[in-house]
Parts: sequence; C-alpha cells; structure tokens
Amino acid sequence: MQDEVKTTCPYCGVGCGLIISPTRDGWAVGGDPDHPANFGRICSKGAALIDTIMAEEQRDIRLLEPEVDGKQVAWNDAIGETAKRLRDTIEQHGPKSVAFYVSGQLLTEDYYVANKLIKGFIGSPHIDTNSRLCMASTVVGHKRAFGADVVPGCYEDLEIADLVILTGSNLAWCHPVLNQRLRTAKEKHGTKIVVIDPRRTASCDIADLHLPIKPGSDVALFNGLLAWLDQTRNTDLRYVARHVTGYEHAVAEARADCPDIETTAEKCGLDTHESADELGSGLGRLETFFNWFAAFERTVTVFSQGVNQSSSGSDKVNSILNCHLATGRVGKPGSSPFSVTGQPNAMGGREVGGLANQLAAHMNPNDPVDVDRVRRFWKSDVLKQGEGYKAVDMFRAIERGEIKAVWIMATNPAVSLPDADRVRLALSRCPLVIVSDVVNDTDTLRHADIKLPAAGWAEKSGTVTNSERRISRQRPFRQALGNARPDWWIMSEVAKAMGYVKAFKYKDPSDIFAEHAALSEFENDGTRAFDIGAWHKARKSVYDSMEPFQWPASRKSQPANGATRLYGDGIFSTSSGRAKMLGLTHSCPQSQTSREYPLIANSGRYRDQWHTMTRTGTAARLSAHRPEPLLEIHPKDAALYGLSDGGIARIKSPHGTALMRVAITDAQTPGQVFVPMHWNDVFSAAGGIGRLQPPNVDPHSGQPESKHIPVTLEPFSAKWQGLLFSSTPVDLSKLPYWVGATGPGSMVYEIAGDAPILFKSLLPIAANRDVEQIIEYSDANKGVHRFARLEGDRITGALFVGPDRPALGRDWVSNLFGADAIAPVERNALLAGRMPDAGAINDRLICSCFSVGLAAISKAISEQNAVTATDIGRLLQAGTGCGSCVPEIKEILDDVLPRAAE
Ligand SMILES: Nc1nc2c(c(=O)[nH]1)N[C@H]1C(S)=C(S)[C@@H](COP(=O)(O)OP(=O)(O)OC[C@H]3O[C@@H](n4cnc5c(=O)[nH]c(N)nc54)[C@H](O)[C@@H]3O)O[C@H]1N2
Ligand SMILES: Nc1nc2c(c(=O)[nH]1)N[C@H]1C(S)=C(S)[C@@H](COP(=O)(O)OP(=O)(O)OC[C@H]3O[C@@H](n4cnc5c(=O)[nH]c(N)nc54)[C@H](O)[C@@H]3O)O[C@H]1N2
Ligand code: SF4
Ligand SMILES: [Mo]
Repeated sequence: MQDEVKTTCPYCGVGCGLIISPTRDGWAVGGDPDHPANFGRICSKGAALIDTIMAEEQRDIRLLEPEVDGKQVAWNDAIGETAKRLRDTIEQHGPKSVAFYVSGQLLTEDYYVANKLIKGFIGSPHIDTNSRLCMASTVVGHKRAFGADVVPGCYEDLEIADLVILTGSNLAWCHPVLNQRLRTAKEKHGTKIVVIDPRRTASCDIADLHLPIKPGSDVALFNGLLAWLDQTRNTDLRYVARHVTGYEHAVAEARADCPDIETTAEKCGLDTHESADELGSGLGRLETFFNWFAAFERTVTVFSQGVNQSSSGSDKVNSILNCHLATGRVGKPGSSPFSVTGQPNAMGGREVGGLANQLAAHMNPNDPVDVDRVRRFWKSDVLKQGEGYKAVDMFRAIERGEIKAVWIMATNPAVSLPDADRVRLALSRCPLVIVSDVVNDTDTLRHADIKLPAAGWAEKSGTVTNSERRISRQRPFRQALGNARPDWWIMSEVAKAMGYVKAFKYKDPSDIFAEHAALSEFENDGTRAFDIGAWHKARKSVYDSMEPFQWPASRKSQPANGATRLYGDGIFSTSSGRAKMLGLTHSCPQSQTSREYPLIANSGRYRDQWHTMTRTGTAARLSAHRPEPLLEIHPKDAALYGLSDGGIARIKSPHGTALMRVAITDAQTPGQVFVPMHWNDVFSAAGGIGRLQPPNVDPHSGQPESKHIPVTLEPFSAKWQGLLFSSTPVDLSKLPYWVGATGPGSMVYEIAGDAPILFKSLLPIAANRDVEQIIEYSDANKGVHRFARLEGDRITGALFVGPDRPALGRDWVSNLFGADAIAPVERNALLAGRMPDAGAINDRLICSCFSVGLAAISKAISEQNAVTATDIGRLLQAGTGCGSCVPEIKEILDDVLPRAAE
C-alpha cells in the first residue's frame, strides 16, 4: 500500500495541511497535526474531500480527454491545434488579441507559466485572474499604505489578540479553521470579538458585539473611529511621527466626514437600528466598539469580501489600515490588520503577478526598470510596459471583438463575473475560446471551442501560499484520471508548440518553482518584499520534502523559517520606509437602488459549498446543508412582497432574473436580502446571481461590487411542486424551476411549475426497459401524484408532485437507491408519500462531520435533556468535528428547548 501523503487543502485560503492515508478501498483524509495553519484541524469541506474525489471516479463528471470543436482528440493534436490557432490569431490580429483569464485555484507553478507565456512570449499584457473579483481591492490598499502587497500578520495573532474585529468576513463559514482557532482562544482567555456585517451571520455566534452597518458604509465607520481616536488622544503619536506619513490629512478628512459618534452612526445606519439585546441601541454599540478599539492594544481586524467587493473597496481597506497605522498596530504579535484570502492560492497568484496590473514577483508593469529586468530574466524580446485589461473590461474587449482568443483556466466566469449574460454573449462571439478545467460540464465550458482536461487536486504537484504568506506543498496521491494533465504541463507544451522551446523546457514543477524563486531575488536589493531566493536552486528532492514556510525567505535566511510577521519594526516597503495614511471620504455604493429596484441583494457563501459547486456539489454530505439556494429575507419585506416561507421568489434586476426558495429570517435587515453565489445552469434552472449583478467596479482596483445588487422581488406562483429522485442526471431544461443536488444514493431535484405537464415524462428513461416497472398513485382532484420506477427490485427513479412542496425525507428516499431491493413496506411508503418512521420526516443535516440531523438533535433535547451545544456534542458528537455547525445547534436549542419544557 502507498504511504501517507502530506498535502494542502484545495479550498479556502487558510491552507490547511492534510494527511491522506490509504485505506483498503480508497483514502482517508485528516488534518496534519504539524501544519502551522491548522495543527490537525479541518472543516466540513476538507473532511469531505475523499467523497468528492471518489465521486470523480464513480460518476461521469470529469473531463477526461481533450476536445477540439466537440470532437475528442489526442493530446498531440489538441496541443498542435491550440498552438496553431493562437499563432494564427497573433499573426492576423497582433499579440494583444490574445488574453488569458486565470485563477487563484491554479498552483503557483501553473500561474508562473501562464504569466510568463502571455506577457513574456506571446507579448500580450492581457492576463487577469478571478482574484480581480476577490482580492484586488486589498492589493491596492496594501500598496497604497505599505508600498507593497504584504499581509503583515499571521494566524497566531488571532489567538494572541485581546480584540478581534471581523469586518465583511463570515469567518465561521468561509475560514472555518481560523474560526475554530479563534473560538478556542476566546474560551481560554476571553478574546473580545466584534462582527461588522449588515446581516447576522454564523460568525456572530461567538461575537460579543455585532454592528449591522448599512451596506457599503465601512469607510464612514472607520473614518468615524479614526476621528474619535484622534479626538480622544487614543492614537500613538510617537509611532506616527516615526513611521507614518499623511496622519494629519487622513484625520482631517475623517473628521470632515464623520466628526462624531452620532454622525458616524447615522451614516452607518446604526442610529435607527432596532436592537433588543443588552448592548442596547446602535449608537451604544458603536460607542462600545470605539472604546474597545482604544482599550485593546492587541487588536486584529480581519477583513474579507464585505470590504473588497465594493465600489469603495480599496478605500474601505485603507480606512481600516489608517486606524491600525494611527495606533501603531501593524505586524506586532496579536496586533495587525489581516486580510484573509479566499482561494487556496490567491496569495501565490499575487506573487507571480497574475493580475493585469502586476508584472511578476511584486514588480510593476508600468515601471520601465522592472519591465527591463523581467525581460532580461526571461530572455524575452516581446515583454512590453503597461497594464492589461482587468476582468470586466477584458470580457468587454472580447465582446467588441478586440480580443479574439481567450484561454480560461480554473475559473468559471460565465457564473462568477457580474452581468453574466453579457459574459456569455462575449464568449459566444469570441472566435477562439480555450477552457482548461477538471470537470466536463460548467457554464463556461459550454462555450469552449477547445476543452483541455486538467489534472485535479489529488493528482497535482506544486505549491500554494495561504493568507499568512505560508507556502506549502500540494502533493499528488492518485494517478490523473483519463488523460488529464497538470496545467503547467498543458501550457508548457502549447508554448513549445508555438516555438518557445527553450523558455518552457520544464521537466517538473520544481524547475518552475526554482525559476520563480530566482526571479524573486533577481536584482532585488531588498526593495521587493517578496523574496524567496533561498529556494532559487531547489532541486526536485528538496522541493518534494519542502516543509511549510512563510515568505520572505531570502538566500540569507534559512529556507524553512521565513518571517512570521512583517513591518513590526515600523519600516515599510515604500521608498521612504514610512507607511501612508490616506485621506478618505465615505461614498455611496455605485449600484444604487431605485423605485423599481428598491432592495439590496447581498451575495456570498454557504458553509458547505465552494463557488460554482463543480466539486463540492458532487458530495451528498456537503449538498445536504443547503440543497437549494435561499433568498434570505426579513419578515417585513416578505410581507411587503407577498412572499411566504418555503415559497419561491423571482428576483429581478435590470440585468437578469433568478428563482430561489424563500427563507424568512430576522438575521436580515429590512431592505436587504442575502443570496448565495454558488448556483448556476448546471445545478439549477435559474439559481445564478451573477446574471443580476451590474458590472460596477471599484475605480482603483476594478473589483466588482458583488455585495450590492439592486433588485426587486415577486412571488413565483407555482401550480405544482415536486421532488424528483433519479440514479442518473435528468435534463429538466423545460421546467421553469428546478434545483439539482447530490443525495446520498441518487440525484435529488426540487422542481416546480406554473403550468400543467405530463409528470410521468419527467422520470428518466430506464437503462433496462425489459425489467422496468412503474408504480404510481394519483389523486387528480388534489393534484397529488407519486411514481416510483423499479428496475427489477431496485429503485432507479421516483417522483412526488403536489400543490405544495412534498413533505417527505429526501435522504430517506435517496438512500433507497443504494439498496439491492426495496422492501414492500418501503414501496407502500413511497406511494403513500410518507416515510415509515414519521418522526424523521423532513430531517435536515446539521453536522456534516458526523452526519447528525435535525431530528436526532431535537430528540436529544426533548428526550435526553440536552440543554447546551456541549451536551449535544457529548450525546451525538455533533459539533465536535469542525465546529462550524455549533451556531445552528444553538439555534435549534433555542427553538426546541422552550417546546421541550412545555
Ligand atoms: N464555504 C466556503 N468557504 C469559502 C469559499 C466558498 O466558496 N465557500 N470561498 C473562498 C473565497 S474565494 C473567498 S474570497 C472567501 C470569502 O469569505 P467571506 O468574505 O467571509 O465571505 P462572503 O460570504 O463572500 O462575505 C462575507 C460577508 O460580507 C458581508 N457584507 C456584505 N456587504 C458588506 C458591507 O458593506 N460591509 C461589511 N462590513 N460586510 C458586508 C456579507 O453579509 C457576508 O456575511 O471565502 C473562502 N472560503
Ligand atoms: N455574486 C458574486 N459573485 C462572485 C463572488 C461573490 O461573493 N458574489 N465572489 C467572487 C470570488 S471572491 C471568487 S474567488 C470567484 C470564484 O469564482 P470561480 O473561480 O469562477 O469559481 P469556481 O467554481 O471556483 O471555478 C473554478 C473552476 O476551475 C475548475 N478547477 C478546479 N481545479 C482546477 C485545476 O487544478 N485546474 C483547472 N484548469 N481547473 C480547475 C473547477 O472545476 C471550476 O470549474 O467568484 C466571484 N464571484
Ligand atoms: S478551513 Fe476547511 S476549506 Fe479551508 S483550508 Fe482548512 S479544511 Fe480546507
Ligand atoms: Mo474569492
């Protein structure tokens, strides 16, 4: 049997170290106790990794062979054809007619090759990445304040801090292992936690204070804080005098914007907030927040997409950095601003220079000296000075025919970019669309002329950099499925076929990493913070045994122990060595509500789904948490728009429409709804939110305003609703509403329609018609129909339809599909539309680590006297794995306990 493999999780930017151990029928995954990001912890997504890679083996979901114009071809032909079409495009229309759109999910080695090929050899500046939608505002903020794109702090700071502020970050769901570390620290020494978020999120569970600010008002909040800190003499003027420029100006602007707490509260919408907890009114809360910020030297401000994805995203970032600089709290133990990265290699992409306004290794495409240096290093004669198009503009250039060939890798822009229908239009007009992906069906792949099968996480070798600048190895443990190949290999082969033979002669990712390290130290006199020169000669064996390390790791330092924190000495990367505070003014979001579109849709993430679901959507235990996209809405708004809980809503913007299930909750503030970013055309009829989003961007960073989409709502009047179970995927494109999810034994589809149809026709065709038998029950008067399709004794399809949503346990029915034969009692139960054990009806998975559902938790509360989440953990293990379901367990306790006491 294979040995254990140490690797890194392919999901979020926490970058957890994992140990993969072979088992008799596959692998087991666990946290690596020695990895400094997680010390053995993992979350629900990490824990389900083996489910997703096994699904790739068992189901037809992987892209296994290259395809050109819809026909499978051998790699040789695919590479030859890709190279030829790219070369033809360049010959006819010039190098700038070619663009790459890449991703923070590529490994550093892939990313390096992409950047080198397009900028240094094709000679086009047009490479951008999905990090434009993610980290671009932070990059601008860091550069403006520190002189370089550097995250000064590290994870340990969250544990040392006395005050942790989470702003625009739902850490509990999006960086669950950091949330676990924070939770444990709080339990040990009572860390104060503040959540700044327009809605009440799962992260509020361990918060002492929640500030539900008006969406987009962060600059006002931090301006108010800065003005108040200055006025109350709570800034560190000695630090400022030595290490900061722009203090007076920044404070003057902040004071002009938000002179006092009252004005700040008003601008942040906190003055009118109806809060009913012990912390009192919005104003009182704001005062508490200001006082805490002043009182706790060791303060970490964690920020993420609620800050970045805004038309004032860059200014939001600098307004936070201003407050940290004014108090001298940068890069010190337990004291730092902290941008947590989203994708596993969001940081690595910034290091290689994958953004249109970066060059390579933290060099500037507008600086002739930098350009000349990279040109000489790459021995390139076509590298040009200047920036390329940022993502939104790149797709506009494709739409108008200026860019004629685009190579999309490891991202799904037809879903994730704003104004997604226009992105699709651009792709459909583009003469050459090349897509490298691991799966065989995505909304973007549907537009591809050339499809290139990329090796997936379990199969790839390389490095990633996490939020705390820590570089870790991703190591393969399975042969690539089919003919899939690593992205660096695909690009290098195409490059060679285009004639750039010498520059892309890599035998192994270690060659690429060594070159990347050599470039990072090339003529680097210490002015470029990113220096991993210690690795400039790393051969394969050294590379293979790499232990996680933080950069910088220059040749002078030891390879294994880069810098834990940066800028703690107050010396920054600017030419003067001083950091800069900026004068900022709050501005309203660019995407304005109107009479026609009066509500703000805020879009974000679910705990158990990853982006466009291509991988997490294949695991039953991840799909169980939220099998459908929900429109979360305050009861007042639901009443206003005639929506009922569990009904379906049509969400409309000037750009497009979506249909989602309504979930009424007071976690939302009236006037705002929350929707997930995950669903798309592969998993639903109309569950995508990208179609509705206006293409408004931050003027400095070009980052889209994904958290602020003006919409209106109306009920979708379903004449009938249903649940369809099938052992194979079903084409439901004729239905106005369907959402597909992976169940434990089958696909499970929620369906609904506004016109009668022949229900039986929805059942998929049997694989073996000779042994097919359909059993059915119909009550036409009531509009109730139930069908089960059997092949022999096995069930392969089932459909339940009624005027309302059929109330029966999805998991129960789906599990029947795994059995060799269904029992008569189950057959009867199917026709009755009721599970044999009525108690388990409508069960909902709460804890995905230990597969514990709502029913079991409710039972433990009512029958076993569980009164706390710890009791539930003791009795059922629920909540004791990754811990991210603890907030929900508490909600269930709140809900069930009073009833249990009756
Ligand atoms: N489960 C899961 N985890 C993930 C991902 C995933 O797809 N699924 N993706 C990863 C990636 S790439 C990223 S970038 C991160 C994102 O991680 P996060 O940024 O934490 O996640 P989001 O849900 O996008 O948004 C965070 C919060 O911003 C709030 N917000 C909206 N508008 C404002 C505002 O104006 N001000 C403030 N202060 N807050 C606001 C939203 O209500 C939301 O709760 O997650 C990473 N981790
Ligand atoms: N409305 C709204 N839109 C958003 C956001 C939001 O909060 N709201 N968030 C934005 C953010 S922060 C992000 S990061 C983006 C994410 O958006 P995307 O990057 O578009 O989403 P993913 O589903 O992660 O797409 C990754 C694709 O790469 C494939 N893939 C996985 N591994 C590999 C590999 O090794 N090689 C190759 N070639 N392919 C691979 C996957 O199958 C998948 O198709 O969405 C952005 N869009
Ligand atoms: S927190 Fe979860 S998703 Fe993020 S890296 Fe760790 S295991 Fe993976
Ligand atoms: Mo992201």
